Amino acid sequence: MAHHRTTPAPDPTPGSSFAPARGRLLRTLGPAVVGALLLGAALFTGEPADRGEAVPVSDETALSAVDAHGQLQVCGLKLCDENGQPVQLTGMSSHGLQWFDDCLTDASLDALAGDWNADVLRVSMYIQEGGYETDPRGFTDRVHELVEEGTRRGLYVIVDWHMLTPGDPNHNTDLALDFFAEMAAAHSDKDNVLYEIANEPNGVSWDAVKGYSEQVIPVIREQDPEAVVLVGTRAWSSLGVSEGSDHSEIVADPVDADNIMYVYHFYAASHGGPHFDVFRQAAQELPLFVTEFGTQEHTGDGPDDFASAQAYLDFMAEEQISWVNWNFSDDFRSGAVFEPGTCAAGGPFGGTGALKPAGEWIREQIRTSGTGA
Ligand code: IDC
Repeated sequence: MAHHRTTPAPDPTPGSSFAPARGRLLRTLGPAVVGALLLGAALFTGEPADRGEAVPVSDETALSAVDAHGQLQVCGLKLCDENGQPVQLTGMSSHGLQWFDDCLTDASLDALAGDWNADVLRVSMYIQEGGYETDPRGFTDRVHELVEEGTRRGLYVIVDWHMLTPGDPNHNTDLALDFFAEMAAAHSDKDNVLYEIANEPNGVSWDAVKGYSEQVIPVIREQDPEAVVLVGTRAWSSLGVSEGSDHSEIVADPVDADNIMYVYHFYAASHGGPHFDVFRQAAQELPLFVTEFGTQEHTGDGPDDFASAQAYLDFMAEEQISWVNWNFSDDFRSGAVFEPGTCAAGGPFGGTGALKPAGEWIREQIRTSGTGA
């Protein structure tokens, strides 16, 4: 595949706080025991009293999101952890792997987990526009690698089937069935992978999206019965609003599957007003996960509207709705967090030195929200 990273991912540095052995050990013990042990260890070793906001979560005693919460499940309208407690995940989406793979390196992912304090990485694999359909094997292998990289760092990973144009998910059903069967089989023993089966259906009825979902979900469940599945909604995952509908079509005719959430996307400078109203209403009726939002216009570019974005984030904090921001790259558009050239230069990915205004804003939001806050 074009622009594919050719060097294999090195093993984690010995002694690194992201060493896989720690995660495995902690997972076998279970979240509650581990929490108690680590709390004890932290007290015993005398953590520095001054734990200001500059202290990274890569600290040896910090629990990763996955260590703390394990296998997720949908309980009622909420995303819950393995003990049935509601949990809010916050994090970042990659840009398209066909364009910005060089922004997903050991250093950038270390920064996302350790300095940004993210809980979740969304791996955005486009299907068209030079994506998966041009090299299924290459893209599938790269997504496998990124799942491993996220796992090593204690992140939840959303595997995003980033269909966009054409907008009918049924255009890609055969490809999706192959891809998800392989993904779900390969990662069924992990408890940190979520499957997003259709990024943004558009120009199609809810019925078409539901039909597609009811073909793909059983294939995932057959391999990995526990994974939470995220279902894109009509009209660019606007719950139908951008094409004159709303969430009631889903409430009236939900996808026939358990342990799923419906996806909502918003771009704050374009989607205040009626979009926000429907989202708030839908949160009382459907399990929701925001797998993409921007502080800009729907192009992912233009001026930031931080006030509108903050209103959304405040509501999502109240409702414990998980969210992922678009996007962790150095694209020129205002919604890409890094200044152009950052990825080729190898960073810096931590701190604020290479961040655009939207990047600085969202890094702070992620650091102070979600499971690690
Ligand atoms: C945009 C990218 C842009 C790319 C375009 C290609 O920012 O670089 O050229 O896709 O289609 C979405 C989509 C997401 C869009 C994003 C911003 O899921 O792929 O990314 N957006 O337009 N939905 C609403 C906005």
